[in-house]
Amino acid sequence: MSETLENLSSETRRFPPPADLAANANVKADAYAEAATDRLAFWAKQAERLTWAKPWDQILDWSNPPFAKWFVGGELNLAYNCVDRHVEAGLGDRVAIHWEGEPGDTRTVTYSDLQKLVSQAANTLLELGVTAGDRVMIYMPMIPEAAVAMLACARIGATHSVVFGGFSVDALATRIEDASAKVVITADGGYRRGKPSALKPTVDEAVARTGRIEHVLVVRRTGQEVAWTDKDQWWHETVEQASPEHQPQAFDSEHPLFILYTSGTTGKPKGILHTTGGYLTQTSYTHHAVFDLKPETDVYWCTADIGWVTGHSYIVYGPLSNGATQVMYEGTPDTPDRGRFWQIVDKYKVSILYTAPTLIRTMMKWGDDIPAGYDLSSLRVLGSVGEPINPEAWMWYRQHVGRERAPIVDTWWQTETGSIMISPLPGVTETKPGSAMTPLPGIGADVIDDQAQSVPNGGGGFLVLTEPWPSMLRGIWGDDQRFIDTYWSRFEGFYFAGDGAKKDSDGALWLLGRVDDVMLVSGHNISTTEVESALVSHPSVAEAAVVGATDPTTGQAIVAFTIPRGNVDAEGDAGEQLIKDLRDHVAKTLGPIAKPRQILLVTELPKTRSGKIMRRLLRDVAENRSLGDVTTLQDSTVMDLISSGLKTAKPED
Ligand code: 6R9
Repeated sequence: MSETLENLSSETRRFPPPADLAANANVKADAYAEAATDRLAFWAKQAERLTWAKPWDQILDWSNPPFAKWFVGGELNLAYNCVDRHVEAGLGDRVAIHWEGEPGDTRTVTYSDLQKLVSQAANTLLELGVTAGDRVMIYMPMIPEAAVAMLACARIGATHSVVFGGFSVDALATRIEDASAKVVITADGGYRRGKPSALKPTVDEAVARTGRIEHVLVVRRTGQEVAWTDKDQWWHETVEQASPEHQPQAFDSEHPLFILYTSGTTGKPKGILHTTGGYLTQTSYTHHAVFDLKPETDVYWCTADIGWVTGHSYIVYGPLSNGATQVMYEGTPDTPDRGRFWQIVDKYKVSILYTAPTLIRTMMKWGDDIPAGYDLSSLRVLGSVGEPINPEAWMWYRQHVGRERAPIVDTWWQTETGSIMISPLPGVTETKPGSAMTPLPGIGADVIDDQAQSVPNGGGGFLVLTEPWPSMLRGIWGDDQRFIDTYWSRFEGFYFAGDGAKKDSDGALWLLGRVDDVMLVSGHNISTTEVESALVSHPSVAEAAVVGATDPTTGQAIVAFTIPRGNVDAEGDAGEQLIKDLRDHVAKTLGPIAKPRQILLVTELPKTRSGKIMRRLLRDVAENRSLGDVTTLQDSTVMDLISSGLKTAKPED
């Protein structure tokens, strides 16, 4: 991408925070000024929300950038902060997790229960020879034991590395090798789409392949038959028989907490390393500030998988450190039917919902009448994460889920940032549909051009972070040089996130997708996000993914893969007409430069497990190539569906 990104769209709708929420908000407007006056003092104050065994001597050591140390010399135990201290405060009977299995079975886990389980799991890991600093792989379905396993590692200072329960033998084995892990915690399987889905066979193969693993702890969830080796131990025969007494020991603020692998665009996945004190400070504070959590009354639900960073920061560490009561759901949103999410909101009276744009667009596709059939009046704050949320999806979320009352927080962050960085505050910010708005108090972000100059309002370019932040990654596991090259080399003194963004006329930030996906059409840099949002703003469209395909005249041309909404007739002539209407609609909304050369009507899009569209694979289709690496696809049949069901108009004008 050359100098800047085109700024094509404009949005005039504004939504002020509800008055009652604003009046009682956990964090008010003065936080921005306070943080601006003394950023480090601001973060030290947030760190004091936690319980430290030994106070820190220095808030930030940034003497050797990009290697930061936060709360230097301080010591704490994260499991104590997420569990025991709430029990000691008399809150042992408070529900920590309302767990809902996909088949409809349920469990209620209080903070006392959690303390017992985490202590037992910690004792078992110690018996298996795991000591502080060892790496433990976690490959689990969405069951309470997944959170327990993470907290047990944190409790004894072991570094966990969670791998998505859908990933292949290959993915698991390379991560075991890279982290040199010695224990795997897994389950026989979990329920997905109405049936048991096995996990243990994948672990068996990965373990056999690497030869590194000494022990495998297996939770019995589905009861399906499993092969057994002498490394395997049942969770119910070990953890559940272990002593519930375990004295948590304090660890250094910079002690490694977890490694989480992100796929990256090339080659081997990057093991993003997070440490202890700074990470919990910022996950805890942002969860309190962005969701306005009132732990006595709120029921919080984050629909992410535990294998995504969102599950780490906003199911486990953030909410539990704040003493939240939360819902955890095992399965898919359409089992047994497409109302499952809303049935869960209604059943548990969920008041704060945190989900992803991909889900919101899927719900749009399924139709407005589905959420309309449930009582969603308990919802008071709605969150979004993972991708830019298109303005129309934002409006649908507000109307059909938030019922025009609940504010929406569009939260921008990354595995690397550990916590939310750019987001509205629900009691402060007047939001704009589709914008993540402004950096949170204590966070420095900017949009710059290729000369590293801040772009003026109305301009687009590269999103960078301008100041170190407490939950920043501390490196890439085993590869300092790659850490420097990937994030800190393109622009001197800035962290480069890899995303394009623009500032609108008020300076609010709009995320425009990965810069690798930017299309260069007749000399204009056009973001995929803006064209996708224009398509989604058409009443017949639920979802769209746009890529740039090589074109002899324009360099690249825009090719759009579009999913019509549930009630739309897209067959035969009606489909041809829709394609024509959509091309005109984009030209009218963004200008003729953004008119897609080609629109393909499809029923599915290729996505990762966290719901991000894999545009790389669509580029292969658009350029008639054979598909590249599909190992991180959530559903590998999707690409066949797309290739076989293509309906396309001839390129014209
Ligand atoms: C938390 C998470 C990070 C990438 C990030 C960006 C995209 C996430 C977003 C968003 C626009 C948002 N992203 N949140 N884009 N608006 N609110 O998603 O982490 O899986 O590491 O992905 O996701 O492109 O750079 P991760």
